Amino acid sequence: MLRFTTAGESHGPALVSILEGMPAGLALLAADVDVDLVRRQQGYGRGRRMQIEQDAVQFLSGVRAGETIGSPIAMLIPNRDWKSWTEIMDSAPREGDPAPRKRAVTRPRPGHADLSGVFKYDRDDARDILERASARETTARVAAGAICRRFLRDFDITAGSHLTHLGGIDAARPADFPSAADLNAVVDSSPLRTLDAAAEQKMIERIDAAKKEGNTLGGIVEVICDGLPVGLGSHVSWDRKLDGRLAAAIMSIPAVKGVEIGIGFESSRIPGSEVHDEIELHANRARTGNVKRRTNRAGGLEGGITTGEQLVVRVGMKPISTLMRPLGTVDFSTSSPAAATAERSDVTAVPALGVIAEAMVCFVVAQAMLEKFGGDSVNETRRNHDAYVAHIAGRIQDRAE
Ligand code: EPS
Repeated sequence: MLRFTTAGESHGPALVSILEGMPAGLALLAADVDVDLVRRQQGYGRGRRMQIEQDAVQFLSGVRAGETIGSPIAMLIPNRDWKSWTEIMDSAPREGDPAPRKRAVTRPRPGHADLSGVFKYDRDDARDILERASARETTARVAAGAICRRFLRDFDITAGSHLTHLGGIDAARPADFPSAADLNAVVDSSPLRTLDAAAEQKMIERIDAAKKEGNTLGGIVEVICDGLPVGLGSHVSWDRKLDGRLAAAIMSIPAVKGVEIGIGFESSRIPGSEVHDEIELHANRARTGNVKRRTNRAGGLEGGITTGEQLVVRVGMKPISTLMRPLGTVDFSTSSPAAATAERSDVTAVPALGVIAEAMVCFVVAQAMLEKFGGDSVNETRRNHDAYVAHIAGRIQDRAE
């Protein structure tokens, strides 16, 4: 079972990511991970923290001489900002210090985990909650996802993302929409990771205006994944359906409020003839069993199983809950009405969301690949994968002949 866990507070010494279950023999360099960490740090609308951090991993285990060895892969990502927070975030009690909890947060931000977390964990300082609820944690997810992406690349499976909406402005879909393999190369150089330059200019103006107002903005990204074989996931039980597993993984990203697969909610409004994707024979398409969907409104999944068509996942993010012009709240240390805490923050992080959502999709897809094909070494996974693809490719041709 492929699984990962993360640890680390936003202003603690470091973030930690442990990925377990990756087969041995995968070529892997720290640079394969770092490239995605850098991508996550980009995007117009981020705050000053992203200039402080230069995220990069140190492998602590699981990788030797540029190859995975089958053991858990532990990664350390130091927080450069830690040096300014040592007193505040020290794990040891501060002897003789009259205010052991410096910069305590007692005015919880509406929309953040602050207040519910304080009640649940019985804390006096919401920093004990917000340090972990911070989107900084997504760095460690992206590290685990980058290794999954590297694994998928050996099977010609690629993932990419782009921003389709920001703060009330839609990006138009270009006629020559790139493949998943090319998408990131096109959008990563643009400030908001979108394919519509005219809309992007308006979005930038909207971000500048929101910043001036002390406000924040949400948006939508679309993740696509090409090269999947038919048959990942399963219809047989609720918790094996790949659409459900993708939705859970994506909804777990901080500030995400909605997930759609394919045309998603739109399919509820139109008749079946305009929703379901007709099937036709298609020679030399082994991965999909030599058939093709004429359209892909299902977004690559039917019955919780991959069809082999492009996987399409759309993700909606709410505006960040730290507003520089704060919303009303209560101060739980004085039991009085107050304005919420306003710490340094981002105006928007939707461009980064694309990179994080790619990481979660790569993880879920890699997990489904290993469930289907197994393998303690990548070579074993490949043998099983290739035998399966050869078998399904033979089926429809055999009958047609
Ligand atoms: C965040 C607040 C800001 C963001 C941070 C998430 O950080 P700080 O409190 O240090 O100014 O920049 O995002 C990251 C650090 C990151 O790596 O994405 C928050 O409160 O959630």
